[in-house]
Amino acid sequence: MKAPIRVAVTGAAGQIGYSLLFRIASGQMFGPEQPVILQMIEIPVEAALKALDGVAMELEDCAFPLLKGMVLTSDPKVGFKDANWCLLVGAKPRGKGMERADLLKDNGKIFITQGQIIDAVAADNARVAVVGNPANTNTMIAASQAKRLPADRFTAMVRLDQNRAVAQLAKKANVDVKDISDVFIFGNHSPTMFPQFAHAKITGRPVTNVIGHHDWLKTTFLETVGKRGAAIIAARGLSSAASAANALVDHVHDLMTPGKIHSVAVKSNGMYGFDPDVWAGLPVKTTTPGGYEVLTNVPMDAFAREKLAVTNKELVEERDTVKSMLG
Ligand code: NAX
Repeated sequence: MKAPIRVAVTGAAGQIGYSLLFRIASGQMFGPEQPVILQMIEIPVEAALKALDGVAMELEDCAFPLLKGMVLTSDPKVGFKDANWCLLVGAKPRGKGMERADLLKDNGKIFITQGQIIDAVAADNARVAVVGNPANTNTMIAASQAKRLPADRFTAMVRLDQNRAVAQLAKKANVDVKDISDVFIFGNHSPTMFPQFAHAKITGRPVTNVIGHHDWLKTTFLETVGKRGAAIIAARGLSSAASAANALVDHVHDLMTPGKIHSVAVKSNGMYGFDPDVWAGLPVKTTTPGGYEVLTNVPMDAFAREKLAVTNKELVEERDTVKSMLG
């Protein structure tokens, strides 16, 4: 049996946490041979900590053979201690009438502190995946605080958008989801993100040949994927949680599996014309467990370049809003 790895999860008593923790403890994130210790972090509020106790009781009741320990805490210094993966799910939700800029600033404060603490106390091989919104900019803020951990260890999740794009293409073409490949998410995790479909394949054939209806790809498809989160809130009265947790399982699993090609928001370093210092959804190939390289060969036509410019502009504006929070 391998030595357990430590997985810190913020927002552990929230909606996504309630789906996510069980998937990690069952082995779906790190594989059936890898034991885990869950370090669950919540805010220091009685209701949240009480709910966290309940989640821990249920985890215990699952008798997961891979779950070797649990830490329940409201102190991030305890929660991130020696963590190999830090999954930053917890964030303040956008309240009624709240401006996006206020959300950026409020959540930015959380990610300044968490970035500093992770850099100080997490394991040397620590990697960070951010889900809490605005995820790309929160990742940039956390990474900017780190002096020990390099920027490429900080990633944000755009995998839910990729999975949504795959599902919509499969439904339209009436094929299995496993027949869809090479659809990648570029830019911000927001309605401006761009699911590049032009070079996607359906059973190895260009999507544009299989789905002859190009207007559908440029309009309905992009809108459906971009506004899926809002559609789920409208239907369920709550934001996506199980599918978000599932996407994070995919995000981390694929980053730990060499050879996987998938969408991850990473520091752009100027790829595809993004500002070099923003975190943008990009196609990556996992090279070593936790290591990746950005694929630079996805061709972009004029339509795609226009979409990339829009999402890049939003990322740059977000960065300008939180300028004072960057370390
Ligand atoms: P919930 O409100 O159900 O849960 C969030 C939990 O985080 C709460 O229990 C809260 O007490 C805790 N929390 C808040 N601040 C914290 C802090 N500083 N330290 C530790 N815990 C903290 O939200 P949930 O539905 O679970 O969503 C969590 C985040 O994911 C939100 O920011 C949401 O916008 C974001 N999402 C991101 C997605 C993505 O694709 N990147 C998709 C799903 C989701 O909307």
